[in-house]
Amino acid sequence: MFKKILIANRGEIALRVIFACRELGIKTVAVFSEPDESSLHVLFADEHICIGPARSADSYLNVPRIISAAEITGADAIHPGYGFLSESAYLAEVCEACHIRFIGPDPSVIRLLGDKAKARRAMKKAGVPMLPGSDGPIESEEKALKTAKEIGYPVIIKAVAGGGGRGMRIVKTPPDLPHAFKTAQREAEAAFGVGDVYIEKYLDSPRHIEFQVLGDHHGNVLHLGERECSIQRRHQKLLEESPSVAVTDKVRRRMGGLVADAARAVQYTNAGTFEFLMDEKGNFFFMEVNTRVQVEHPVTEMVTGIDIVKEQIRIAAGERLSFKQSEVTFTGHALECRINAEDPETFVPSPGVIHAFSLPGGPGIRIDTAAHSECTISPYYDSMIAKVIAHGRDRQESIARMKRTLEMAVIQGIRTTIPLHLKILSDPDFIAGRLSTHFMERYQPKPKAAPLAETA
Ligand code: MV4
Repeated sequence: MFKKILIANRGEIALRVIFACRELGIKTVAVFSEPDESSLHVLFADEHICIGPARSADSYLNVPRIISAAEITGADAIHPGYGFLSESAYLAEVCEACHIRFIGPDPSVIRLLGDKAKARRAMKKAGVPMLPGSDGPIESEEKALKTAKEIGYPVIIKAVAGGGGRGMRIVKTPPDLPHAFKTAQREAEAAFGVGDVYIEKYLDSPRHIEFQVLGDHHGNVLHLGERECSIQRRHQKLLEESPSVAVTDKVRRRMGGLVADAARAVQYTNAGTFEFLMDEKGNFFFMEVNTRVQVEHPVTEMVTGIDIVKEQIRIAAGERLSFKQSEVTFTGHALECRINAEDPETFVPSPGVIHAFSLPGGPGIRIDTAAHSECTISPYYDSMIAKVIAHGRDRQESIARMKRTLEMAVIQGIRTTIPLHLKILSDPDFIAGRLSTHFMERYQPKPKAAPLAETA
């Protein structure tokens, strides 16, 4: 087992990794940027080291600075958390060269799955259900028109280097395709430095359902069921749950088995998430693989009782998974609300000092946060300040627990999205489990009234 792990991240996920390390008896190293000096991850790590100024490119995204911090402190592994360098095949490679264990899949697997066209091909070969689409990147407008015609409209153009919706264009009719193709390429080039795009059949109001997997270095791969993440806005998830109301035990077993087999086929190790779109008939279609621990991993932890971060560490250290698929059980229902420091109606960030911070616990409640009274929410980073996770015997009980927790939350000094979450939790469609990726459109900010003409 590792003696010392460096956590290449900040905020609640850095703390979450520290919890796992402390429980496993592993020393920790926190890295931090100048404005994060008094953060909880710095306070609770055994050692801490400043890696630069606020700008992420000069600190949390800077590979040489992170590797230097690991070498100076003698860390034998790096946990990247989520975001930042968590899906960087480059960091994983540099770690390998420096004899530091990267807690994640092998760099070649990160690279394969990070290329969405290659991931599509690999998953199709492994027998994962797919929407009709191009077999790789599309080089020309003519080729794009030909492929779209074969697939049938509407189609969607996606960036090979994408994820998170950038470089994506929906095309309803052939005349719209040339412009969409060019702008998608241009946007992808600007965002990722790689302009390659591919084409898929467009599904209109799907659910977003993802499967959690764990794979060790001895060929054991298993799944931890699904999470439904359809409630999102601008590709930022707001609320996640497990199990999905749309997945039966039988479908979970079938899809979970299929996903575990596909992960095995690409020699997937560590924790990973296989994302799918689900249509109204309950058909699944592969979207992409996230090769990191995800923000919403706690909902899976609550229903399975498995500590995913501890498993990541054990797997990276070469240990075998200590349980079989048949020993993974799903109990009750869990929900997660991501609380952001934002205006709940306009979503404008609301950084500042939190003067009072109290989130009540209680049966079935878990709070993952690095925020506290008198802490500063910095404008430089993501606006998520806390995750509230509620577990109950069934969906109704987890909803009731989540509601009463959010009603009793006290966060003063900044605006938060708690009022929005309370609206969602009382929404008849949400309560009935009628979800799709369009769910949040009804909560979009109202367009401003046209300004009145000025009078002299
Ligand atoms: C799609 C789709 C419909 N059809 N692909 C959005 C982010 C990127 N990872 C893929 N995305 C989508 N791909 C096909 N063929 C709809 C989306 C999509 C979406 C997916 C999941 C959650 C929220 C979403 C919001 C808008 C679009």
